[in-house]
Amino acid sequence: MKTSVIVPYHKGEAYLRDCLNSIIEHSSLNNIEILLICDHVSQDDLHVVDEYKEKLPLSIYELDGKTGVAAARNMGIAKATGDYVYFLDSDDYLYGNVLDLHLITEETGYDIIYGKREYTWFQRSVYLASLEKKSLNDEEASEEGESDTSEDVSTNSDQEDGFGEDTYDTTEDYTEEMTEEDLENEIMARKRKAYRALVSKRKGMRNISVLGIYFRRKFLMDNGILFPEKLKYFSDVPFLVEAMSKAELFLYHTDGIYIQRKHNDPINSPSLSQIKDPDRFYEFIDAYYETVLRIPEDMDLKSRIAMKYINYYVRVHAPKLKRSSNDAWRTDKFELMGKIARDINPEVIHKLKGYKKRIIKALIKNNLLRSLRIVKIHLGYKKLKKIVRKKKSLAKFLYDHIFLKQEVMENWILFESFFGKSYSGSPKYIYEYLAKNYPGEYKFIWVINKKTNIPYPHKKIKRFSIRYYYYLARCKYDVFNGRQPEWMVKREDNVFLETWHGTPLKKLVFDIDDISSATPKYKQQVYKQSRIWDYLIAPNAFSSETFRRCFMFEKEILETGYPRNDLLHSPNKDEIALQIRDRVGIPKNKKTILYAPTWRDDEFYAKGQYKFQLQLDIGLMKEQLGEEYVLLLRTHYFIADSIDVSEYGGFAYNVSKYDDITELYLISDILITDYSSVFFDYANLKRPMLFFTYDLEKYRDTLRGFYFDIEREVPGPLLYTTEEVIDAIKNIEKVSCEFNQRYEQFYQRFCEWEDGHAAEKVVKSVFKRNNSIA
Ligand code: C2G
Repeated sequence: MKTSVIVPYHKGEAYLRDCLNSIIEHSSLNNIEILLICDHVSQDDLHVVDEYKEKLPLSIYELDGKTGVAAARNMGIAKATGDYVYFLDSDDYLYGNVLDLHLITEETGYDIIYGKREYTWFQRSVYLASLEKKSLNDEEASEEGESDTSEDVSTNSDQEDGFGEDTYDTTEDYTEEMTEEDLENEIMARKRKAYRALVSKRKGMRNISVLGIYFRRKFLMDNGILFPEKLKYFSDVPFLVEAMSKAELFLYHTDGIYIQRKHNDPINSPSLSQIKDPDRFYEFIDAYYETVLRIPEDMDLKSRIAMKYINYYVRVHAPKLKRSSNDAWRTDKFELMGKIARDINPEVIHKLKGYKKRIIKALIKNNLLRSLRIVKIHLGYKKLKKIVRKKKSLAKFLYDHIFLKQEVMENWILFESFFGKSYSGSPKYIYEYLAKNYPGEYKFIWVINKKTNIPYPHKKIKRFSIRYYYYLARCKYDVFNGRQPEWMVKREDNVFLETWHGTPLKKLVFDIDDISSATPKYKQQVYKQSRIWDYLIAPNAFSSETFRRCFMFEKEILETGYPRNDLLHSPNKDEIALQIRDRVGIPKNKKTILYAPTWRDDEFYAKGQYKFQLQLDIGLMKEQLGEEYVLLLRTHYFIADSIDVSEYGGFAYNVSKYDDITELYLISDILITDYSSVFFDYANLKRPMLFFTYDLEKYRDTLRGFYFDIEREVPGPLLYTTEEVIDAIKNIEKVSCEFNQRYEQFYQRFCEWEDGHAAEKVVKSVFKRNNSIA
């Protein structure tokens, strides 16, 4: 038995590598052939393939005069010589020994062998690592008798209605003892099961896919089943549906898992389903006719397809009918949907209930006004229910319908730092400069979630309160150091000043290949959010260049240095430091070490709630350093864990809730950090730094990747154990001497623009141009 693996390839070198590597690691290369069908691949991208020619039974074909995945797969079918064909996309990869599955079917001649599809956002190494971690967690949890409650973000399985508990157990062949009648029943039952699994009524059309399915090649050839090449997005549908209708013998295999990879960068490399194409709708309609034409007698499959169009109309089209007063949705698209609805078997319509039935009936009667009325009442009722139940929905409703319609206030400024978690960061320093120098000229509003004092008597509001929505709609100016909510609407008069919150060490947005964190839609979200920013502040030339690229930012970058670092260059900084020491409660005779690590993308409880496990042995540090030093412990603002240091009283202080880390820099004699941007800011003080990088390899290679070579460029030693940290602190002068030259270079590169006047420069650029400041 031999399988022909058909891989259409258009672009995406890194994806293809993952794909081909996954085949190499497969155990039974003897039983497969790989047909790589190149669809207008550039010469550069073709080079990748060369290195695999030796390692794999690979044949390469070029699609001539045609393009598209349908044409590529048809070419694959025509060239294949195996008993089965298996479609694998070049941006996906194999998991486990799925290519061995057909071996079990020796001589039985199943037409279709199918399994489950799961999806992931990650490249193969990250995905495999996440599985390993999950299985370890599961083991630990079962040892402790607990179930695993952590959120698994790596995959999501398509739990469809055909994969219920009573799913056929896999490798069972039809047995010889069966009577003819039993056999027939069994065949029919399996077929129905496959229908439910592969053409589920509840899922959308995009869910119909040939991926992960074995098709017996002779069965396809004998029945002339091919992909419709005129369809770009939905060509799987007619192909699979026709094959299912004509196939007799089905087998479901529990090990036949297909990992479908979602693209996390739909802006630069969208998958077919992510492409925004105004013609997609029309193709969706064509796909209906192409599909039902291929299965004239199969009422079950026909009604399944019909349900998909009904669901689409109800869930997607009808709401658009209401929202877009314009054009197509209410005219030709409405007509086209109506034509399909009238083609659907009346029995299917008859079985519908409630809103669904009413709206489809109005559609069948081609009654646009009635359809609009039904959908308005339905959506209005749904919204009302939500508003009554949730304060956030009420606020959003007011934002959309009232606040956004009110005038933008010329002199109102909204400030938010670290999502309202603290009064800090560059927004704080810009605010203080404005409030001090232009009192009475502006109305200032601070977003702060806790009871924090601000130095002037200005307004404070909580994030996501109704006031938040109100001010976000009406303030002319917004000054944020992180990302604003995704729903924020950019108004014509609005000026958005994004300060950001650090020189990037860890790769950001479009510079990251894979996002191994709780939010796989990160790139798409940041892209949308950064379109709203008018100004972005850069602390140094490196950041300026990086921000431009990683955010795909096209507006003005203010090359001023960071307002939040002004304090570190203040002429009376020593005096201020004394006051801060008093506030924190540090004994007068002690020197201070600040430990400020960053967060880990892969360690979290839920979105935005990260774990942190302290690796420093504080007891040992107290014993060895307690005479001379105190230790300030400062976790990142994403960290949900609160570290209890009460047993090290007098030595360790948890300052994680202290608002402004810049003030803590000022009172620290030594900084210990890891991969946090804190060290770029701290360097302004030219004081010694140590890097406690116990998980460097994992952090650098698996989680994010860095912009520069941390081992050679940071201005201090990389340390891996508490003993090494203690030793470095005991010999801090020697360590400083050793790193003197590197520190100087680092300072030149990253702190050169900082002169204590960044806030002033920013204010003069942003507010002068847009208002009265001269
Ligand atoms: N920070 C803090 N306490 C820590 C770590 C960080 O208060 N223990 C603050 C600092 O102001 C720091 C900022 O949060 O500059 C960003 O922290 P990073 O550790 O660099 O992490 P991240 O939030 O991922 O930002 O361009 C910067 C990057 O986006 C990184």
